[in-house]
Amino acid sequence: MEKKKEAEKKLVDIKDLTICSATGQMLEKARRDGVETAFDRAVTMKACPIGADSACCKHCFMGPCRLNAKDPYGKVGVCGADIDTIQARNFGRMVAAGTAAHTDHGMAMLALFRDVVRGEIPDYQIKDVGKLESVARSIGIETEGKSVQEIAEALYEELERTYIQVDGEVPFSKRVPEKTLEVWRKLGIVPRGAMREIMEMMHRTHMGVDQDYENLVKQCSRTALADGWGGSMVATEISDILFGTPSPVAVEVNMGVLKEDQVNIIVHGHEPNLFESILESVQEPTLVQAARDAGAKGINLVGMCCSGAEMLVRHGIPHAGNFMSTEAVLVTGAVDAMAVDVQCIKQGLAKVAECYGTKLFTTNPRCKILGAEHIEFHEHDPKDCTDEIVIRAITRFKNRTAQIEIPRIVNSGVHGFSHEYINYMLGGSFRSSYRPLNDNIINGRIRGVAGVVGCTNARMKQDWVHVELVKELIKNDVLVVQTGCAQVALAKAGLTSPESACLAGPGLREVCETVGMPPVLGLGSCVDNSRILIACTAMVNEGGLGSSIADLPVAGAAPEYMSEKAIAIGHYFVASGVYTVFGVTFPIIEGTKFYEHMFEELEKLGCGKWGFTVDPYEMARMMIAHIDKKRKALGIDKARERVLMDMADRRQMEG
Ligand code: BF8
Ligand code: SF4
Repeated sequence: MEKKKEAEKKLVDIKDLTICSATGQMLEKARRDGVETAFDRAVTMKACPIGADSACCKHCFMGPCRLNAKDPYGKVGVCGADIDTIQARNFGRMVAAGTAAHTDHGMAMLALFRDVVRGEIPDYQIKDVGKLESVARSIGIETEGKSVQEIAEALYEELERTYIQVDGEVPFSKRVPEKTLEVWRKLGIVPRGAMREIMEMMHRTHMGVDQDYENLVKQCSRTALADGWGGSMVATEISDILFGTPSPVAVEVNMGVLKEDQVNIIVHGHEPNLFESILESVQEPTLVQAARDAGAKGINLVGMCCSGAEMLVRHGIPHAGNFMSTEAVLVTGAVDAMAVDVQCIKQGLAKVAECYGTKLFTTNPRCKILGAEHIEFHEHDPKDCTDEIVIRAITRFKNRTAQIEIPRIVNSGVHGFSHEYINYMLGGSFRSSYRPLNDNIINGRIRGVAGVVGCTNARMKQDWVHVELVKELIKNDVLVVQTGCAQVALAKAGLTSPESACLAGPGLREVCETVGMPPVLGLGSCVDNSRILIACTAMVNEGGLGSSIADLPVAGAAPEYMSEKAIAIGHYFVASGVYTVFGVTFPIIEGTKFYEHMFEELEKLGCGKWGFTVDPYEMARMMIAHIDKKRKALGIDKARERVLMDMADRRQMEG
């Protein structure tokens, strides 16, 4: 009885857990059904306060050593390591892990590309030859007079260096604005090859190696840059070449995209090849017939998290929700199969799937989960796996026993703004260029550009910080670009529709209405943050906004992040020159030398810098202040005042 009371006391109001109504509805149902989710566990599992401050070290067995965040210099570890060393080493290992995740994903895409080019995989082809040629040219490969095969072979050879090169500079460093590259060279942080950088990061953070926090941060930067301008960028570019470069497409999101009378299959993870093949399987006439024979009206394929985001921007496949909704969606009882590959897949899914009779399939040899059935995906015969998943989903549909409740919520929006499309959209087919964007920034209609990206987190009210932050930014004429779970948060809030331009400030609204675009542009998955790097580069190269990425009136944020990948992304933006503000918590102790270095000194060295706050309005204020600082440095702060005065006059006259 006492225990029951205890448990009831701990039940948090669902309105404090999420602003996603569909997820909220499913959390209510989960409670009724006695099913536990990450939201519940976050309440009972108190975050370790020492770990949260990054004040502990377990890099050797004289420890683990715990320092005191309230008196950070009061003691050192058994070996003598001080708080700055400990924090920098911990941070370095997070960057290494995040970078490893993206680069391993990118490497898998590159290996797939190689085998496709060599004719060993008939199931995939090069879909976007134009992109193949432009990527090749961007890193100095001659394309004139060469066959597609020759260009592709040369591109493979060149991009392989991203991973295995031991000395030199990664191939995509050729795309970096000259002055930014100059800063990197001066600091000695141009990545050589991702494997080397990750290896060196792990080595230097071993007990008794690098014990100078500034030197460690340099290797953090070099490793993270091997992600942004290496692994992630390869993943994006190769996926575009193989599966198509996104262009705007109207898409439906939220749990209402599930259909009670159809076989529902969700793909959740990160590498697009599984999803691309399953998309073919669900169109296979024999399988469609099998679904009909089982009494279903059809097969409904839906995405979640980042593989979902890629299919959303590339093919307009509906998306059921972001990271904090992956358990909740199973509570509908309507999911017949969930197929996962790698990254951000909660082990808790196995238990929830079991409760509702959903089939959970792992497909990748790098990611198995106890309680999930493994049907391995092989690129050389992908349909073997994906057809089987569809067959098993149909069987589950036939034998559904779970009570079904699908939240009737669907939101529409437009997604798929690759940097190529932004170029075309603003410049038109005659003079594709970033000139109109730059001009609108210079004349002040657009105050600046913000990237709002990253996860959702069980310790935050899901989607709330994302939505409030973005609303505040667009209201202040800041154009927002998005990827990953953040993009889905805003899509569910309706802000990816062109109509949401009415929520933007007068300048941004005018631009959006003229072009017919939303004020929030969805670019894709987390590896597609590399699209933002290229967009920044295009803005620098177009002229008028300074000569390095650090000069641009731009800022970034991951307000509800949870993963080490997000840390790696944040740090490659910082190293590239972008002020980047994180929410939730930050693994650092305020006032330490390491803190000063990350939050102030990096900017003085020509990079960006880190910022932190949990409050969305404060976050917006910090980002806008930074954008205004950059506008002032560029001498374009006055233009904005003039253009806004003009617009006010015009609206008054119209009124
Ligand atoms: O890479 S945003 S929760 S799904 S880590 Fe994960 Fe975070 Fe979502 Fe994709 Ni990115
Ligand atoms: Fe402690 Fe030093 Fe070992 Fe870390 S490396 S656990 S600080 S003794």
